[in-house]
Amino acid sequence: MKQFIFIYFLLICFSAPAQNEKNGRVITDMNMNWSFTKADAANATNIKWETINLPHTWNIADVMDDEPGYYRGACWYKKNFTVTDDFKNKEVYLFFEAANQQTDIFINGQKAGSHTGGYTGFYVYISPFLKYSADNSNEITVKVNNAFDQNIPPLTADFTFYGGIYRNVSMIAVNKIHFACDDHGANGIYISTPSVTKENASVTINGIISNDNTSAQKINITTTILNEEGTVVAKLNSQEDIKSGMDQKFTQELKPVMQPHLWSPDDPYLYTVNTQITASESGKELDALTNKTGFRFFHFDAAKGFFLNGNAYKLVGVSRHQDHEGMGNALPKQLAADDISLLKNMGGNFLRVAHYPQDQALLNACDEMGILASVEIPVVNEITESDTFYNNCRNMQLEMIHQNYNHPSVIIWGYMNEILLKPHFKADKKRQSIYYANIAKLARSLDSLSRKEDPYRYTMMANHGDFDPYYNTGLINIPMLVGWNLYMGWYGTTITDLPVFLDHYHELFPERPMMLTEYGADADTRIRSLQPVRFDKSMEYATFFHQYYFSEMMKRPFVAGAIVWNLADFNSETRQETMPHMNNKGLLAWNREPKEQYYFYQSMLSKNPFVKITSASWNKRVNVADSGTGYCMQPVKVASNLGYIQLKLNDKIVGSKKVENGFAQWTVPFTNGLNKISAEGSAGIKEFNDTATIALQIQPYNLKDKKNIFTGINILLGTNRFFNSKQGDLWMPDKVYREGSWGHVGGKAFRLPNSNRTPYGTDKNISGTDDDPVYQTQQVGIEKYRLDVPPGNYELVLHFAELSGAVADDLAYNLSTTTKADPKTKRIFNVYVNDSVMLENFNIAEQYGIAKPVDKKIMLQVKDNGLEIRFKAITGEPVLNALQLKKIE
Ligand code: GCB
Repeated sequence: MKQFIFIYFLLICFSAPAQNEKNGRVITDMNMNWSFTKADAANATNIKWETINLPHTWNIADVMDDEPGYYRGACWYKKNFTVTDDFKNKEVYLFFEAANQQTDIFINGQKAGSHTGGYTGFYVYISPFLKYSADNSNEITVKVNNAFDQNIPPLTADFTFYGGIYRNVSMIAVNKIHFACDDHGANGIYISTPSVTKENASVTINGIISNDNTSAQKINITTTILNEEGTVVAKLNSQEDIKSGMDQKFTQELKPVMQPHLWSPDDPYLYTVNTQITASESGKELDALTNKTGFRFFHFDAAKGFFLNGNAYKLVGVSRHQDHEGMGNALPKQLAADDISLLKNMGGNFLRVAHYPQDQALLNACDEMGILASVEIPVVNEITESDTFYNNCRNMQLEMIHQNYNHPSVIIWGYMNEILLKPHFKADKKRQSIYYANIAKLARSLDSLSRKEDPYRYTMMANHGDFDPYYNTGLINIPMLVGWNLYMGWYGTTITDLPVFLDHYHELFPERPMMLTEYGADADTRIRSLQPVRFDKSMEYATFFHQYYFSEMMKRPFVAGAIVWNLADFNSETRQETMPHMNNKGLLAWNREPKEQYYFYQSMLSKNPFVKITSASWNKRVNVADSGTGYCMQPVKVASNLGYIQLKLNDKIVGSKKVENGFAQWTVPFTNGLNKISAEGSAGIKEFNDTATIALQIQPYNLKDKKNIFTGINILLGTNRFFNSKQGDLWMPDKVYREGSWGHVGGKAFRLPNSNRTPYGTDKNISGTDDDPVYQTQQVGIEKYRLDVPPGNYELVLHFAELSGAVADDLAYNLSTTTKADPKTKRIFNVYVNDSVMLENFNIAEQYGIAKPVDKKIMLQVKDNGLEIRFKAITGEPVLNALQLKKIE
């Protein structure tokens, strides 16, 4: 008998589909074994299907290639599945957590439903289409289309609109009487806490119950609230008579919970809310749902900022895009929770879920870890003045609010981001004013809809830093909370314009609460600078930028919060710059590796003691030093929230320094080779430390020095940047030639004409290479390049790219600067190396095209006079972008 039970048990285990029956619901995981085709199967012949699992996107690879654009069109998915006979007595739905962006669902060839919008969940009712035949086989086919549609927001935005069923899908079979599955993709229960104080918390449950029976039924609805210890703190039982075929709303006002344990970032205490439907006569359970809630009260004060549970609270956090290196937007849920752990560990207390609703796992993690949040719909940059567009926006707002209503972490609903960034009808002011009026009309409609659906939270719009249009159109007066996305010192030239803007706004609108909803600077993890400047993409400039913004907003209580753009680097296919297709404003890299700026915030915000040598991420360096000294002075930065840090270099104490503005910093003598650093601090009797090893390759200034064995050099012209390539090449910035050393003679650094966007170089994608920074800067009008290297055999590679006539499309986000015409420069020149001709009538643009990498290599023998490269103009000015010289033994 025992053996029989065991075999029976095994049979159950191995034959059971991935489904889970609980509380009258059968939930089946539908993520595995789909067939997918990147074609519109309805129109194509000879279709090739591949097997995939969900979540899935078809754009992982093409958003990173050098071909502009990515596949935006229809693709199909299909899958066979079975249903059991007892589903005949149930109502069966498919639940898509998201698919981008237009989705049509067919069951056994018949259309079962469709959904518009790529960022919210939706249910599809499939009972009428199911087959209960002998083989019990059903087929689901799904058409997903991410093509541009002028009626579906977002129309344009600085992120990639990855297509696909990129979140989970499940099949949910419920009893004939059940919580509604057709209320904007929500679960049919809405928990409100209309009044919360330290003494008591009121709870209202609103819900919708569907009766798909043919007769009316009397039911009991029981709501029970339990604390984390499992003790019931409130309970209510009410009766309803539900007519057949009806979706019936109900409301339950529970007795206040006394002395509620309040929810806050420091103490994210959650209560469990169980709501159950039972048949009044038999007492049989028909459906049940479990949600979490938290008790907190909050308000925004226009002068003093944000208050939570009666205490002033500066909101500091990040925005988050949902994509990840190697996965696009199709992520396992765990990665959403991991992002919140990273934010929490940094000491942040706020998340702007931008620019669209994301996986429920994200807000679940916010609830559990204590992160306050705003969520918004993807109405970005511009609108379409059509009823369909308006209705889609309203529907997205409803879906967002209904689906995320129960998260205690959410305090704000947003609905427009930088909506005046791409104003239509620039040449027709009269028509433009109608367009603006239509934007204001839509904003008012979304605002009042949000307040009606949820009177307990704030509404918000995030504006870009061009104050006047928002003022003139009256948009500032619509939401309860005004967000400003400010980039002075990044796109705008002068960083000190930030405090001026903030104070000006507050003076004009002293009664309207505000947040700094975005600020950030790109940091390409491969780029460093000892002379950082705006837009150079260096780690060093980005850290300076964040230090400045953080201190300015902390000085101003009326700035309720500051939200860094962005938690992590994210894909934006149309972007070019040093790392094409990426927006590098993340505090974390795309793979979530923290950058120095992350540790800056950790120093300023976290209460958990830590020490981190942030310079360790620049762990392979090259720099110039005087041959005689044998060392080279190098910056070492240590982020910490401790008072003082002691630094050791190669086990010798360098000294102790106070942590200021997030860092203790030194300039210390590194020797050639490995340099061991350790940093130590203490909090009370506890010690905290970090260690790192940094490899330095000293490039002696004097190339002929006998003590120095010259092996090679990689030089970038027209820039102050250091660049570490993926292949391990360490590039350093050029200098003016001096006797005995190396450097250029004549010319000046290339700058984009008519643009103050970049201090030097171009931000055009150099297609055909991943080492864009090698080609994006250059010395224009160069006469010579000299390297006084010792005699021997050498390999010389000259790197060129024609940068003129290579205007990158204007960055829409570039607020104060526009790049106008960049006429193609005609240039033809000869290059001589130690008097032999290396390149003759060299015309980069004509022979290779614009912004294409061109590498010219020669092997040569150098005698006593070193190496001299001469440039002779035939037409226009000669250029050189980069140079590599290697000694061959
Ligand atoms: C903004 C936009 C955001 C962009 C960001 C940037 O103002 O709201 O979507 O990604 O600037 O990095 O330019």
